[in-house]
Amino acid sequence: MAFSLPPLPYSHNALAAQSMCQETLELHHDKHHNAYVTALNGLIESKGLAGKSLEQICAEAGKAGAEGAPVLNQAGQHYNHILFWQVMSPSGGGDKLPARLAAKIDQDLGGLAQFKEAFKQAGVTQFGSGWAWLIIGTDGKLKVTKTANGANPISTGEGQPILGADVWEHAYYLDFRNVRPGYLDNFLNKLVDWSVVDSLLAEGGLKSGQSA
Ligand code: MN3
Repeated sequence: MAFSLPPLPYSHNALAAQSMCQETLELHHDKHHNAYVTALNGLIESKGLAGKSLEQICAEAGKAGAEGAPVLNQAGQHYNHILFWQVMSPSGGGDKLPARLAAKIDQDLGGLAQFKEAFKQAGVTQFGSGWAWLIIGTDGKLKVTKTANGANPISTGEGQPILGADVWEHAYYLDFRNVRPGYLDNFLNKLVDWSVVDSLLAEGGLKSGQSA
């Protein structure tokens, strides 16, 4: 087997009215994400990845530290982008969350407004490239966290991500130039499909279905 680039779950211009333009999605999905998939497939043989799931590879590469970085850079980014495309939709946005997700956010994070502020801060304060996350922590509680470059909460052992925002400049520069806080506000208020996040909560995180 090999890793593959899943198609976007919507057309390339589907999010344009929500400030993620067609050119952003063409470059980000078709070029950037595809490059991670190609590079990861190129490592399967030399790094002994055959037969392993994408999640297993992320966890093992994370545990390996600096030695695992070349694999984690590609495997983490493949996993991270699969999640990223799924948690946005043309009908996303708004503050009406499914009841199960809303109750969990209230209980573990002090409510939707506090969650959004914490998530935005995680993204804004991630120096350089990386990701902001909402995860199911190892204790079963929701938690907001951030990671650098291609890492993710599976590779750090923190838990299972159910929402992720890409804060690499390639994610927002065409639409928001240098204004990362504006991109994150827009992501949280206009783009997130809360029904998908709720499903991922019920499923215990994203199962990518991808393996080497
Ligand atoms: Mn990206």
